[in-house]
Amino acid sequence: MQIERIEVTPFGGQSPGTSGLRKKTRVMMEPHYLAAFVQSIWSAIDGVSGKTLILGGDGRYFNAEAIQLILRMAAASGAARVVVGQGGILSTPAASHLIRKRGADGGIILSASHNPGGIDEDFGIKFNGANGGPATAAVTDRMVVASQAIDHYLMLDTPDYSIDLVGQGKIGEMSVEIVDPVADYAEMLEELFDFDKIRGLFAGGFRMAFDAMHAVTGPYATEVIERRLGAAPGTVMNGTPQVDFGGRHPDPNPIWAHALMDVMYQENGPDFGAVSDGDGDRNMIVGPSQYVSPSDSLAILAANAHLAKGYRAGLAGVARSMPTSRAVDRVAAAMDMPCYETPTGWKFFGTLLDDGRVTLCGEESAGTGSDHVREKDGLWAVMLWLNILAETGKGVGDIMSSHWATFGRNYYTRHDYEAVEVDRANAVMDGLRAQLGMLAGQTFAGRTIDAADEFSYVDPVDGSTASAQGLRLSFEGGGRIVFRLSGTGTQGATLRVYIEDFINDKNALDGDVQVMLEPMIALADRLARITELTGRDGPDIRS
Ligand code: VG1
Ligand code: CO
Repeated sequence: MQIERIEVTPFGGQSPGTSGLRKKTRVMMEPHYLAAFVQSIWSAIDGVSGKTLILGGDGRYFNAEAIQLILRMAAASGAARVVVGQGGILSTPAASHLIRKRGADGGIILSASHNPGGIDEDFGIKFNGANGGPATAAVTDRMVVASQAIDHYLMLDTPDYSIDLVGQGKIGEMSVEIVDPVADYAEMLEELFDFDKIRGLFAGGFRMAFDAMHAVTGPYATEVIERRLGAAPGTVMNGTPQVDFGGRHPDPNPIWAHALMDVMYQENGPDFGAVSDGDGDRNMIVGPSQYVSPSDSLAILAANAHLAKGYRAGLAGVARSMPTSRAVDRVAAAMDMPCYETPTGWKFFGTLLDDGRVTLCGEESAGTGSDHVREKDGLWAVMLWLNILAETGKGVGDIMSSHWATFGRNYYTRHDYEAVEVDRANAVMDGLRAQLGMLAGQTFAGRTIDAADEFSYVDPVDGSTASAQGLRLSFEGGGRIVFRLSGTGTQGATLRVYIEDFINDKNALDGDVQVMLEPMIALADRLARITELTGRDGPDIRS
């Protein structure tokens, strides 16, 4: 076995976005492309010599080949041990948990999350640090610098290592351990939630549908919900992972998760529905004929988490990403706990969680999590919901109505314009940015803007900064419109418009979101000239 030194020239564009490096699969498969980026990760973390890494992915096309490449490169650069999920599978939260449980130095997760998979779709790679969380901006910046200067990478010349059976072995000097991807994670959930109570719920005839979207949560949900909690066989839909996710986007929103929506909106459907994404870190919750917006879900979980075993002592604080609705802020204020506002992406929650300032975090994009790991966690959120339902004996609809009756309702929607020409999307953002200084104090269609700015963030724990994190317009009375460009796409630009309005009129808490927000939606279009500049007559996704 010989260490080969392979000369390369920089590829350019190897810049991680909101959550790792995402590219078209064919780009990732170009000779030396992935290897050059992996070597850049090693450079960014001062090498892997003597280190222990966790390795796995969401099972999408090219996952297995990428695992072999990373094993050869870790061995060539002197890693001590790599722990791999059997078959190359680890959900993002399970990987985060394993990093923490094993005291590993970090981990690599192969996933483009909610992006579609397949040879003509997307592939992704992200590095998580020793706390189990996404690499900080300082680390990803070093990856970019290294990728721009790279001239060679190291690779051990060795045959493929079989990752199909649990067990220990070696590649050269490096130890390799293949582990069950589900077992440790399921055990952790048992510590956090009242499994007996939830088992009782199912035993009493409670019916649930969980759509795994042919992505990584299939085996996790089947083990936990059907086997350990006793839900009826078939509760988990689309539970067999496929390399192309059955040709769909494993994105938990009402459009891509329409199979679940159909089940939940039928007459006499299940009591509770949920769906996760490609790598298992997101969740969307649906009650009988009732979509729960992720921002509301975060607020409801914050208000009720103390009902579950692992959270009985209460929450230290909560955090949400800036575009997430401010429903959770109202809960935090009422419960007298701190509430932090961070830029989009889980990496910004890490310092707050590590410092013990917050227990629960969430994003409007169907991501919720807690200090049990350092990633958002789809199945964890489903379990917390189940625990709350079991404890209160209430249905999803009742919980939502009583929440709104107590706190008022932050009507909220996100409109996505996907694969817009980059120049056009930039024109929308630039046009609005140019007006920001003049908007405060102005009134449009009867709504007065009280502040307009571009969000920048100073981390209260380590003082690091992030600028240009989205344009915000806030309105008197609690309305808000936020505009930003996605950092996870691989094609053109995706413009995200986040629209929110606060209503506390007891007779207007059950309205249709798109109808209730219609005036604000029209205002967003008018102020940012979206229709005119993008040439689109409406968003691709409303969630
Ligand atoms: C999106 C979401 C963001 C989330 C990120 C990664 O980012 O908006 O909230 O953290 O995806 O989620 P962007 O930059 O496209 O808006 V995942 O589950 O795709 O890793
Ligand atoms: Co994800």
